Amino acid sequence: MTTVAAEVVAELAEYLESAELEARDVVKITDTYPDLDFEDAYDIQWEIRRRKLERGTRLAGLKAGLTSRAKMKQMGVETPIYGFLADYFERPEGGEIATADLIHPKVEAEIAVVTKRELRGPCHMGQALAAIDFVLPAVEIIDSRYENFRFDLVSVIADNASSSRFVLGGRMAELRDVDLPTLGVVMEKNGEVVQLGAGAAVLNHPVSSVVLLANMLAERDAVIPAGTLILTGGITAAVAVAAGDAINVRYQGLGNVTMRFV
Ligand code: OOG
Ligand code: MG
Repeated sequence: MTTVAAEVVAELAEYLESAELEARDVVKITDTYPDLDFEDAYDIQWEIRRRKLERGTRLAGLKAGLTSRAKMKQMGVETPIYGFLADYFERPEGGEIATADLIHPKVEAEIAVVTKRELRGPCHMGQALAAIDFVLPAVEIIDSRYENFRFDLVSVIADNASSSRFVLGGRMAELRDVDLPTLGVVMEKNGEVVQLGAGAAVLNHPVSSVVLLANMLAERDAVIPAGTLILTGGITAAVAVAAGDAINVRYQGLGNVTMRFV
């Protein structure tokens, strides 16, 4: 059940979105409104999305977050969540990412998929697998708007699951040609290996995130449209980056995704 008035949802959406646009950290919304529930939190996230679309921003895709043990442990939050990706979040592979526009960015190695048909929850793994057009490697740059990157579930959901930037690798694969659970990833920062993992870290199979996403969206009567890019969630813990850092993530059979923070 929603616990707060529409004006509070609008106020908190404005509070969080301006923090994002001005790269400013802010106090957690639950410090001020301790009674907010998940539904309120998604109302705020959807209001941020509505504000952006109204301004001409386009939706680039969706993401699932907190889908691996490593991520849950790192953030102290145990429930998977979702968020949206705006067009201006994308940065080219091999390019530079300006840290002046960000608060305290961290990078995550992820497996992304693009769908070829609408997926409506409740759905099962077979329907999700059948809805996938292709797979591609991705790095998400998350940037919580909250002080010290500390939050609770309600606060992070409202803050669009810390979404900030993403980079897609150019090598796509057919689902049948890759074994996603055993697909290995190696993250290097400034030439040193900092994280290692495999796709199974994400709910045993990264496509489980797609099922979960469809099912969570169904609660709001929303679907995953055909042609949607979906980031399935960080495989390993996220790694903090600052100006001067170079990130290279190697994906088994899918090439590298690199970027430099400036
Ligand atoms: C929330 C977003 C998590 C992922 O891939 O697990 C996420 C956060 O950790 O700030 O994007
Ligand atoms: Mg992520």
